[in-house]
Amino acid sequence: MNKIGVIFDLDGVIVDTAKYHYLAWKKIADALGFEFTEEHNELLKGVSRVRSLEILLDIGNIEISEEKKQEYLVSKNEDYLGFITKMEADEILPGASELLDHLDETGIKYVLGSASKNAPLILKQIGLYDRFAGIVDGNSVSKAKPDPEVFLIGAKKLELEPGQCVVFEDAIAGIEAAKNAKMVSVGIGDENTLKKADYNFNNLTEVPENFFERLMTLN
Ligand code: B16
Ligand code: MG
Repeated sequence: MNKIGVIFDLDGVIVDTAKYHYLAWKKIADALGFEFTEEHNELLKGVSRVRSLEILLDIGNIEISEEKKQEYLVSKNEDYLGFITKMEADEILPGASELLDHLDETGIKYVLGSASKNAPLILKQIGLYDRFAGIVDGNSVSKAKPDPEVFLIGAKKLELEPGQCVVFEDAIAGIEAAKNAKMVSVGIGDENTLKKADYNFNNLTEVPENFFERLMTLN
């Protein structure tokens, strides 16, 4: 692997938007009259908006019409937008800016591979949009993680073979997607939860200086 590229997930790797997703979904759960805890919210990480609503309704054991589902999807996103349009660069997670600087210095290209349809807006809010060589988000894919589609499109944007790509992910579905794409996977967060990843770090500050250089020397 003498040439590599990097694919970053967004929520949980570059920023923590899970807390805003939680508040917006909780409002719907409150309206429907059931408890939605932060523990439940873990199940929605890395999962598409539509799938998140299905999981939420399962938690509440609630059945609603297709029409009502559409209404909830719209209102949830409106509430979520209320939070993310206030985001600024100070919400970039520790180590992310430094890691991107290091990749720029070493000439390693990187793209985004996120399930979020709001990914471009979030990257603009935090001032990182122009840094990425390409953006693959929830608008560009037809199949959600753990399907490898999002990362395979990312590899095309990097003009690299899947085996030359390194994926940074915080969700189990994302690590599985990277594995399904036959890419190197790096789990960011709880090592036990992400034990299927090839490498694990609690956060991006823990990624060693020579991490990419060492990967490049492997065959
Ligand atoms: P949106 P990621 C994911 O982002 C979130 O982890 C997940 O909780 C959310 O449901 C999904 O984006 C869709 O987000 O409603 O903005 O389209 O981790 O893939 O960057
Ligand atoms: Mg994520």
